[in-house]
Amino acid sequence: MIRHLKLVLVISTSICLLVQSKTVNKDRNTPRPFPKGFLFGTSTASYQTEGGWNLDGKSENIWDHLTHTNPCSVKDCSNGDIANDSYHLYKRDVEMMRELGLHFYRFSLSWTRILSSSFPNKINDAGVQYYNNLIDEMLKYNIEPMVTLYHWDLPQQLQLLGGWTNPHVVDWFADYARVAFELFGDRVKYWVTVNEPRQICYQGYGAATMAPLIAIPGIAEYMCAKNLLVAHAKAYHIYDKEFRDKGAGVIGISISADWIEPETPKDTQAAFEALQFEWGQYAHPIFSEAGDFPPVMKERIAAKSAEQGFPRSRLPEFSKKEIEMLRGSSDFFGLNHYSTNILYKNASTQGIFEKPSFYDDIGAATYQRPEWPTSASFWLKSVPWGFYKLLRFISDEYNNPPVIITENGWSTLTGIEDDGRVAYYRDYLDAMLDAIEDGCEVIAYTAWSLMDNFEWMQGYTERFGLYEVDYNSPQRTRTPRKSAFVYKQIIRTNQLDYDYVPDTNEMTIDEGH
Ligand SMILES: *[C@@H]1O[C@H](CO)[C@@H](O)[C@H](O)[C@H]1NC(C)=O
Ligand SMILES: CC(=O)N[C@H]1CO[C@H](CO)[C@@H](O)[C@@H]1O
Repeated sequence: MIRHLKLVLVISTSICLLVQSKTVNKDRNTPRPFPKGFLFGTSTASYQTEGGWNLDGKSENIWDHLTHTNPCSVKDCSNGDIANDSYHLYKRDVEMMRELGLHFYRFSLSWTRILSSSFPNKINDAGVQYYNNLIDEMLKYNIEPMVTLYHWDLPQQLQLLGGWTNPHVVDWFADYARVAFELFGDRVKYWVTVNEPRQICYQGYGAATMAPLIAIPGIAEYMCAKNLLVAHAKAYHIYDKEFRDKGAGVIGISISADWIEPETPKDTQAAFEALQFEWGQYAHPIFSEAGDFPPVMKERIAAKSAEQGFPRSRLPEFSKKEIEMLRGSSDFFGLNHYSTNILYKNASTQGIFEKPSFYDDIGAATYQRPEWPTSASFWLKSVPWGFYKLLRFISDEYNNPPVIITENGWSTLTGIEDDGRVAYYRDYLDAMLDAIEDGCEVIAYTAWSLMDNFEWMQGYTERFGLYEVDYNSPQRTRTPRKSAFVYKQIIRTNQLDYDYVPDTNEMTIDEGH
């Protein structure tokens, strides 16, 4: 798979032409090819799959702490203590990757499995061994590891010190990143620094809907955002200067971005502004020409802070040096995308939100259309044209960066006849191909998820896997769903065929992979 790496590094020269949105009337009877060399993978995260929460020297992280001290803050009062036991069953996981014919597999490292004290004074060999085993098993079969350094499981010790709101987190994260690059950088060519800053900062520190369940709205999420971005940039530059092996490896950030569609043309400006708040706050400092937080955020939050009696803006400022450090600090735009919202702003959206808060700062409201196909997650409806518009927006707004779709997927309840998931993947890949045809530089696609896993506050109630996991069996038996067969066919043929009906009797490993 090394041959594909060059693709990522080529500075994009194609121009994403501004044309009107595609009509949805397309001929779906002819299979549609993906670009030559296009990469397909699947994704998981450490806390959601590994289990082994306290084995072999691993110490407590914020999700261990939350689920042990406040178990029923999670919908089914479950936790990731065992999850699907990938800590023991990694060989079966790699077998599934081979069955699907994946080019790469994205997983995350557990900080406290590698550094029990949170700091690099002592490295936990057993934890390192687990990741070496997994990586080596994948490489044996030509499956490239894509490693996320941070997928939400901060050491609990660091949380006691304020976690992402403490500016020292920049050094803590950079030290941990350097250890990971030293340990695995010889074999790992794809790195993701941080997964989904919005969920970490807004949900973790502003809205209290994710660990560490802190609700200091309108303040803490912005402190987190600044520190997280600087930490990301510092890790990027460490890799760039000390580890990038003759240009072979790439490193970037994964940003979660929904599309925001204005309800009427008069909401267009408001939708643009909301998008700058929702995820532009993380993308603009890195991918825009000017750098820094989006101007609309700086102005709006400064003005509101003054009105509200704060002596300075609730949005911390970057120094000149930090702005420079952040600009361009990602080799690709890692995009996690799931759904779309409709936005409106009028008299009824003013003054309805808690003050101060992120949504009061935005000052608009969103909803989803009831007729859109619905998953098992309340926030996730299928709106493929939103994916197309989002990819076009990223291309136009940030000078057509190489994009890796680092997550995209659909939830169901249990059951292996997952036609809703099959439809979602086909429609979203079709929309992605529309964007690629327009010149958007999308180079890889990652399905979330390889298998069912611990879905954070939803526990095991919402299933995202191509493979179903039986949490009642000691072996955590994994069974391919219909979508696994469809995804396998897409990868094998490198084309999207709406007419393909899989024979779901037997999943095999194809020769030559
Ligand atoms: C604002 O827009 C929403 C959504 O279209 C509508 O339901 C509501 O009546 C409007 N309110 C005002 C005061 O215009
Ligand atoms: C292989 C292995 O370690 N399996 C474990 C999976 O989880 C069950 C349920 O807790 C354990 O009993 C098994 O030992």
